[in-house]
Amino acid sequence: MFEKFRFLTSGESHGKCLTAIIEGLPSGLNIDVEFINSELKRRQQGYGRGGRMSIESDTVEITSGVRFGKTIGSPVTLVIYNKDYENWQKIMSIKPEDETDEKSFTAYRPGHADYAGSIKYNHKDLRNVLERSSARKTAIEVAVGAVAKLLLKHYGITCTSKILQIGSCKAEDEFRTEIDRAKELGDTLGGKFEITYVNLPVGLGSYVHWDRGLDGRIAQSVMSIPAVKSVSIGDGENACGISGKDFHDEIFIENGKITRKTNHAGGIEGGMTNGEELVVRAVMKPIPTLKTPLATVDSKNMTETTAHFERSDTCAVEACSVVAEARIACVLVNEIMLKYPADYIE
Ligand code: EPS
Repeated sequence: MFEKFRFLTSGESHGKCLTAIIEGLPSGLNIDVEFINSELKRRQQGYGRGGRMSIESDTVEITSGVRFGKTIGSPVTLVIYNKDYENWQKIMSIKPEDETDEKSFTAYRPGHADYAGSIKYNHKDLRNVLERSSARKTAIEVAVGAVAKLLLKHYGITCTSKILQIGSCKAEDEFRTEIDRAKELGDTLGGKFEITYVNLPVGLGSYVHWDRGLDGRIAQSVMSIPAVKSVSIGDGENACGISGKDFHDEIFIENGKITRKTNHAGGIEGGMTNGEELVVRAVMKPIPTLKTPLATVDSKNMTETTAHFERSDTCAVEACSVVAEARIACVLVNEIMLKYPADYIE
């Protein structure tokens, strides 16, 4: 999917650090480290987050690809150190002689990657699954997305996001009460959010092959955020309840320019941007780590039990929207670099 702007990330939730290597940025792009850190801060905030966020104060270190504040065309490496690693050094040690059962667990947590992940990678200790499947890795993804956003900003492309729903509540002034209530009950809440990107050129993405459609690429990038269970473009989630006459955005001319009065399509027609605002909505399921334990099975002796509880968030929908902004930014930068290839920014 990422042909021109590519990146890989690594790192465990309680390991030493999270790392990303980005390739495909043009040289000469101003890298505003403060902006990257402010995006990391946004991901850590939001009402309903848990204990880990009071330990971490995520900041990025750039170890390659940038000189005197600008990219130089070589791969850019980003690192975020996990402060909590200090408390986990022995448990997360890479040395065979340090092997320990401390913090091991064998009861699958329903809703997490534990069951399928342990079978796939043949792990007895489910911690080996938890550590990489944790949403902690979204911190470094937000850092990569912030770099992508810097390139988008250069072209005047910006984004906003808003929370549409927390649990079953759609009234913004009641979101916090809803989260407090869930916390008191030892429960968790999901929600729905909307991301809007403006100023996109017409024709990002393509209709020529199924895997070139921008809507499909965006859906993949947002759907694979931990806990996201549904993604739609524009009014997509309601499209079945509206007739063709009312759904499609008619085309007019105003001051000699193509214009629309509605945007049900969310800025994408035929898998391509059509110049309207790009609108993406997504639903995050309730976080699956609950204080009130869910029924499960212990893989050690195949007996029924209740799930392991490790500290968790009550609600992370706001953080999730920041991660979605970042993932979409990466998809858009890749499309821009495909359409307007450039080795240097000028
Ligand atoms: C997260 C870090 C994690 C969790 C949460 C998100 O840290 P810890 O496991 O040490 O509390 O707070 O991730 C999950 C609950 C999960 O299952 O992925 C973060 O940095 O966003």
